[in-house]
Amino acid sequence: MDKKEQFLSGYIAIIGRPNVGKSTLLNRILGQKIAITSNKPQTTRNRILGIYNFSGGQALFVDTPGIHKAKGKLNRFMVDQAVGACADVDLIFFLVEANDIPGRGDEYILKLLEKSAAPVFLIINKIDLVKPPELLRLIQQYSERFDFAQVIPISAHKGDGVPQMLQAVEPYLPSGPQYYPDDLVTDQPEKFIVAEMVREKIMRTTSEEIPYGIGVKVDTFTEKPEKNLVVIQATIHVERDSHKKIIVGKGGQKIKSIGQSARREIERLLGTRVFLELFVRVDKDWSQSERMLRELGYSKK
Ligand SMILES: Nc1nc2c(ncn2[C@@H]2O[C@H](COP(=O)(O)OP(=O)(O)OP(=O)(O)O)[C@@H](O)[C@H]2O)c(=O)[nH]1
Ligand SMILES: [Mg+2]
Repeated sequence: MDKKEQFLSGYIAIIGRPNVGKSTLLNRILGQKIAITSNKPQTTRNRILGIYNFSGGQALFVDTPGIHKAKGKLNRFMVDQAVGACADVDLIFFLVEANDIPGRGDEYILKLLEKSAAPVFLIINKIDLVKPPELLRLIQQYSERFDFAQVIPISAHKGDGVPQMLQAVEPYLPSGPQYYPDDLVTDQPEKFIVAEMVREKIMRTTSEEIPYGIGVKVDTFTEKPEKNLVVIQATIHVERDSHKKIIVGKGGQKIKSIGQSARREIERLLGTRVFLELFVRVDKDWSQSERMLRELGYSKK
């Protein structure tokens, strides 16, 4: 049998600096939101698998935290997740922003890629923000620096270039089994995605150090099919009393609006009505505690 007749399957790691649009791209590929996004760097903290099925194959995309100079235990976990995702994959997407010039952060990643066995696509995202001459200059700069298997400009936000990008992936996938049933989009537990949706609303509506000191955990998740309802209780862990005050807001207004927008998104995800109850708890400097990191899913098992 030649390769054309065989089922193709393989892993593709999506890596890059923070905020370049990796999670937006994963959601665009899947046509569904499973990874949270925000205009702040360091939004994603774990690897997130997205299962993309096409006629004759299955591509498994792995969204990763942005690679940055990590200080502190949580950030080191995040960067380890990203770097580790490049091992044993069939292809790597190195995502950069069209409206930025290659910097030290990108150079650091290119050095990692030099050691990697997998072919690398340079995916230039956010082309909606630049004019063609700027894009050409960037392509030239990167191509002189590294031998990319392909260079593909896209807009994850608008979708431009994404179908072409997906087609370009197929020849790089080996023949292999169908790893997941074709109605599954991710292997992340619903509880994890729900906690992430709550965290996203906080990322998007708070500033300074607050979004970085938040951890969310779903404590209970009770399905009531007879009522087409899911009852969820979740705790927002913060590092300081002052952060708790800000998250709760005057008369509880802030936490109420976080809860409302998270609930709407979770209802869309689960396809049922949702009752969401949020608690805020101060765990002083939780992001430095091994125990708390483990509890919130930020440690290697
Ligand atoms: N204009 C424009 N904005 C984009 C595009 N793709 C992503 N963005 C925006 O870029 C910001 C960062 O997007 P994310 O998908 O969260 O980026 P990320 O690389 O996953 O970030 P981290 O998880 O922090 O590493 C968000 O505000 C997105 O809306 C694009 O194609 N065009
Ligand atoms: Mg992300």
